[in-house]
Amino acid sequence: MKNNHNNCRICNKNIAPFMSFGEMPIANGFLSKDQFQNEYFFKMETAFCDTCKTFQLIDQPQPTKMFNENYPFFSSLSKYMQLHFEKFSEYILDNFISSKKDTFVIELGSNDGIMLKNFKNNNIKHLGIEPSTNVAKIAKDNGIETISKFFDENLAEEILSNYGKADAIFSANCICHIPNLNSVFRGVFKLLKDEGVFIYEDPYLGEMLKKTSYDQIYDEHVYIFSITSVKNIAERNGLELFDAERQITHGGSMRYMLAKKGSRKVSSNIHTFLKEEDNLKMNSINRFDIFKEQCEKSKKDLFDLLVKLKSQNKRVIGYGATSKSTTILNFSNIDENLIEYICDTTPLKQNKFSPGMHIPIKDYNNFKNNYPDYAVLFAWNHKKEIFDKEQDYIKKGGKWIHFIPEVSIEP
Ligand code: DWN
Repeated sequence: MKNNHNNCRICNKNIAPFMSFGEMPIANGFLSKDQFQNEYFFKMETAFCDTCKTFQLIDQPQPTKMFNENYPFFSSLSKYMQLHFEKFSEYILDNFISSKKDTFVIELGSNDGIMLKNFKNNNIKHLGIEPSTNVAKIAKDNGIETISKFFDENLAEEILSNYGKADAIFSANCICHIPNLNSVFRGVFKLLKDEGVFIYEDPYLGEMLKKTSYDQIYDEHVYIFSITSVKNIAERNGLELFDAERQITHGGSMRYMLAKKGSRKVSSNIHTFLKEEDNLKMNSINRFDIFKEQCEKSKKDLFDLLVKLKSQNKRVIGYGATSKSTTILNFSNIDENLIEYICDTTPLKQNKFSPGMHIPIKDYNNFKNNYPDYAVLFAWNHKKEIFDKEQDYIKKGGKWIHFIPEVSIEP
């Protein structure tokens, strides 16, 4: 979905890309050999709007190309994320829901129901919106009320007439996927009770810049938000950012808390974050020129290391066929020649090939039963969970290759 004349998706001002990552496939488009020929690619360019300060993709594939009946990401596969969503639910219940009776909550991008099951178990009226029908089916099968559609202002009106207004609308790792964000915010405004809250988490721009974690940029992530940008987007649509809190999930995220303008006291945290973002020059295009150089260095360092290990006849595999790895592999031109295979616990990804570079994706047991010399930690955001269970690999001399915040080997 290309934007008209490179205009900002939020404020419609003219924007220019500061970087191109080249031709990119669908990040979660794991495919079989017979699909190689017709694989879809788009030009992945990033821009920073100098007016509303929103980091965004210039072009994004049609949403249905990314989110459909074959979506291979199931949130519940990570034990750590299960815990996170339990805590996130408790946080909302404790802070924003006064009485469980007569309460109605909505989740945007509810995936397999990992978050909403905590509300269902509390007998709270709930609704999940999840356009990827296969993951939505898991939630529905578990008794979680779910609509398989893309959320926008029109769907908000439909929900309003069928369910009424919501006390809380929340979301995790979804708002940054939706191109028509003004429509989403307007829809949220319409659906929220006057005292209601809109709370969402997404990867944070400040963390991405700090760690050079450019793998956060891929087709699904049409935005990487900052406090400044969310404040601006909210203001355009009658909402107000009243608080925010850092999260360690997905490599460094931010929880944004919004409400109807003037309905809640704005926390001093917002002022502190805004000041910090200014001090870090996050609102200046020059910072993104530096980021570009850092991405190019990271790409070269990883490629050179893998070429060196190959020349030493070392066995290197990838750990975790993340969406993020699609950017790393395609941008750095890393194929089966340098990485033998990628192991992943998701059945839907196994026995397929990675998008674009076509590295085989294998069952986790391939790793467990025949340790390689090196494993590239593509699922670096799950490092703790993975390291806890892979002590034996390290004891037997296995090494990890990291590329965040810079290319390194451990131990
Ligand atoms: O926003 C998004 C985030 C939340 O999730 C989506 N756009 C898509 C997805 O991004 P991702 O694929 O980069 O997410 P993860 O959570 O980093 O993916 C981890 C992958 O690694 C999964 O395919 C599961 C796999 N894995 C594994 O094989 N062994 C994960 C763990 C923890 C493991 O032990």
